[in-house]
Amino acid sequence: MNSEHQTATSVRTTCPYCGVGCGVSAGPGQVAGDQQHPANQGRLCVKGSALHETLVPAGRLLQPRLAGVDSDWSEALKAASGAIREAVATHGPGSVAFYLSGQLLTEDYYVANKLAKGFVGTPHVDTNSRLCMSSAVAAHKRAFGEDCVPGCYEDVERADLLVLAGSNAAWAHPVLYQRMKAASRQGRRVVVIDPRRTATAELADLHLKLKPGTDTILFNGLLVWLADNSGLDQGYIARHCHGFEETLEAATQAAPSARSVAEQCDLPVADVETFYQWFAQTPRTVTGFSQGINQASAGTDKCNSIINCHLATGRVGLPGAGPFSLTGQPNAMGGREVGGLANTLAAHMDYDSPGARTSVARFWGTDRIPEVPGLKAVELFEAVHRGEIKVLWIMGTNPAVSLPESAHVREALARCPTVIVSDCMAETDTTAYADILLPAAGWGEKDGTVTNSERCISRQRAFLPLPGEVKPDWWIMANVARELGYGKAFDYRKPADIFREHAALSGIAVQASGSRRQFDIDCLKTLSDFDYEQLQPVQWPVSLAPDGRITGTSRLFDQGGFATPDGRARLVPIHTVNAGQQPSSAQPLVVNAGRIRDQWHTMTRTALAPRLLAHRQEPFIEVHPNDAEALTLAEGELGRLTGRNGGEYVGRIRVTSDQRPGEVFVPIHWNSQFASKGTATDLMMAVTDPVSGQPEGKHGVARLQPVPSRWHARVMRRPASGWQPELASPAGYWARQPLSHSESWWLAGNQPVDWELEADAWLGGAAQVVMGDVACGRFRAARIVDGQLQAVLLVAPSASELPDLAWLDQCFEAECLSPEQRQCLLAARAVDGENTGALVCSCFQVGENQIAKAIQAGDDSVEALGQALKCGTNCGSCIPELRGLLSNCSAPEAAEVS
Ligand SMILES: Nc1nc2c(c(=O)[nH]1)N[C@H]1C(S)=C(S)[C@@H](COP(=O)(O)OP(=O)(O)OC[C@H]3O[C@@H](n4cnc5c(=O)[nH]c(N)nc54)[C@H](O)[C@@H]3O)O[C@H]1N2
Ligand SMILES: Nc1nc2c(c(=O)[nH]1)N[C@H]1C(S)=C(S)[C@@H](COP(=O)(O)OP(=O)(O)OC[C@H]3O[C@@H](n4cnc5c(=O)[nH]c(N)nc54)[C@H](O)[C@@H]3O)O[C@H]1N2
Ligand code: SF4
Ligand SMILES: [Mo]
Repeated sequence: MNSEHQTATSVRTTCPYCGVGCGVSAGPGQVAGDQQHPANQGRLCVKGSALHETLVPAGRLLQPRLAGVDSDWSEALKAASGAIREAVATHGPGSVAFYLSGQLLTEDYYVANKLAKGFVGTPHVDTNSRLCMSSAVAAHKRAFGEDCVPGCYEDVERADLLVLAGSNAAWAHPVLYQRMKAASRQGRRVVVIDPRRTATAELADLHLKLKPGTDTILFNGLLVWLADNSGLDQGYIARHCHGFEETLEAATQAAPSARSVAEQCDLPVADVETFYQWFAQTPRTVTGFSQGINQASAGTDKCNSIINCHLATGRVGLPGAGPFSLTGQPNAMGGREVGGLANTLAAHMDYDSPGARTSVARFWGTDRIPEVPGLKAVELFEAVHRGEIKVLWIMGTNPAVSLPESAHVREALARCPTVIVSDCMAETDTTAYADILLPAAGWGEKDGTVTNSERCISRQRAFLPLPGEVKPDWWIMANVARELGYGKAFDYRKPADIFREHAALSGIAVQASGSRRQFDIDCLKTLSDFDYEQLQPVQWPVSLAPDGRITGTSRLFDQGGFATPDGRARLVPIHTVNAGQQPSSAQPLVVNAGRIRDQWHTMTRTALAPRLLAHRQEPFIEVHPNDAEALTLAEGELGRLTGRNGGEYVGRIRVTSDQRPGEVFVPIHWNSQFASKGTATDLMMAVTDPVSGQPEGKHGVARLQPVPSRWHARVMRRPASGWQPELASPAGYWARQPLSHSESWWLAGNQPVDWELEADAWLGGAAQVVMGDVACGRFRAARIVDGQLQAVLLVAPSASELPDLAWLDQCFEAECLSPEQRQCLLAARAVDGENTGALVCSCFQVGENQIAKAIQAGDDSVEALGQALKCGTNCGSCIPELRGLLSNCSAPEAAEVS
């Protein structure tokens, strides 16, 4: 069908990465921001604008595989349904579990939840949202009676005070950050609360670099300050809230004064007071919060301590005012709507919501719904490890990387009798354990809806054919359901059929709650196929205007009306301070973990676009200069972190005073596919929040040591050459970096290697060009067949001596090397003699050295650099780094003057 959303060349769809949920106009080989989408109005960040570069055949799973052998759908569906049927018959429905993802479409998610809870009859359905949003979900339910984000994106622009707590929006929600930035104006203030100085702190008028885990103290103290300084909205409290007195009392005990807060949070008292004054003075305040708040053993309390302050000031659901949970995944919200979490049933109903089980059972036409909630992610994998789960179906998530104590998780997967994995990629750390591996459709191939951080439902539309035997997730599950004999309940022809059913169930949930529930899209249950195809982004609750137009709702609760029995919100007393695991003499450092600008989670997709791996090329460890000095670690060397249970992480040292002393930061992205020991979760203990069950993914402890390395090397080979670092001599460390025309590895080792002897093994055949000063530990070899470059090996005594390799990658493109290229290979430097340095601007491929040169030449502002080199002029994500370079590289005389 050709409609206004689909031309011959492009469709209007939604970005599959973060929860901002940007509209994308996409077609084969090209993407652009959708000017009409309310979330981004045409903008895209660097990940979004590289989407088409990730739609490549490399690594795709194209066929079902049984026990590692290619198979077909008929066999695979039989195998999956057979395993489920047998487990249910022998061990009961509770022996089957589903582990889902906030990256599934709502339609996929709905079918998974219905199949598992309604027909297989198991309560054990949880999702990676447990690791992501479950503390925010639990806090919303405690405060508002329902899991609702009261505000919308426009509020972050209209706020006069924008507080960002535990959020690195500049890198994790880049387009929303751009909107925050563009809304800068006289008098608008930004406070960033984060133990690290991040790219987001660039926007801050005040950065509270607090001790990790102490956020509840800061916000308890704020409540006390508001009470002491006439900062409360007594009218709102009286009309719409419950529990204020107890909450204030608990806060007063925990955080009696700004001085006490400053001590406990390790902050200057003046900064605490400034924050409190600004908050008290500014009715239009938005507090955005993300994983620095949620991923903690007091995550739910942290969220509620923030919401408490907003309720007590009546700043909820007003233009420019409200607490704002920034959702991580593209459809974390949709998953919550269908009830994908273990402790929810369906459509924002819990197992114990009055009438819920009966209404859902009637609606689905089943009598198999379990009585009680199931196991949450960490507990679920414990049960797998104990052997209680016989069939585990994992969909759209990579738990071998993303769950804490990943070694234990891998052990659990290895033990589980039947692991079913639905994924788009053939080789991930999780698919390695699949007994039944099912090829799922990916972005661009699938159709359905997602809901972003501001409750906005948008369509994802397909614009590519399904490759190989690939099928959409809903299709796979509906067919397994058919094999199990539930065909009637899963007789879907297309996503629109599922969406209508999901919409209708939301109406049943609203009825059952006596119209207290906000999640209501009932009126969409009658959408025609054509209307579903045309559906415009719309924020729930959704209603129909008298003229039949679909109307959304931007803000909730400004007039109270909470989803509690008395309609009042709850302030939640926060008594205890649970700051997470504390360092000890054995593990003296605190480990913080989070995201980098250009990678998405476990890298299965973003690492397919070489330019997204150019900004940070290897796993790294950010360390404060004091700690680096004490441990004799220098920038660019390798360091090893060892966690409490012996888990290890090896990465490149980055020395930076952005860190607090005693604390290190590691990225969450690398895993066994990309590095020898780069899995951050290996360091993390499975400690969870007692209310939400969310693991404290931001609070590990570890010991840091240098990794002695006699040699550092880089190997480059033609793509898909099948080489593995294990095939060569003992390397203590490796990290893989796909480039545009080659595949490359960073390597290091302490064992002496006779390079002359070993080169052929590393290069996959006879080395024709060899340059070496073996005594000094420098060696270069290349393998050239019929004039074409096959492989390169570069060895140096320190990593900093290894040349920048962008130009070398170009040599792999050539059918036949030119004489100049051969010369350069020998000299290991670029044809034009320019080493562009580490990539800063991914959009225009501008490196650090180029920028430094331009600064030396007089380009002394971000704008001037943009004019000279174009850097920072597309998505703007690199502007904080440009500013950093500007302040570091400024000419010496200028530094003297200032
Ligand atoms: N580029 C990129 N963007 C992404 C993703 C991605 O993988 N890559 N993933 C998406 C997903 S699923 C999510 S959930 C979001 C996450 O988005 P964010 O939560 O913004 O990102 P993180 O880097 O995980 O963590 C944010 C910050 O929390 C800080 N922090 C750690 N401990 C504490 C603490 O005790 N208190 C406070 N106040 N702060 C603390 C960290 O220093 C870090 O800077 O990002 C989404 N966007
Ligand atoms: N220590 C620590 N741990 C963390 C975090 C942290 O900050 N610190 N963050 C946590 C958070 S917030 C999150 S959200 C998780 C993320 O962790 P994961 O969800 O495990 O990471 P992803 O790489 O997004 O995994 C998605 C998988 O689904 C596949 N896939 C993509 N699209 C589809 C599809 O349409 N269908 C199917 N079937 N498969 C698909 C991808 O190839 C990939 O294998 O990590 C969590 N773990
Ligand atoms: S901000 Fe998020 S949704 Fe928007 S383009 Fe970037 S990754 Fe995609
Ligand atoms: Mo997340």
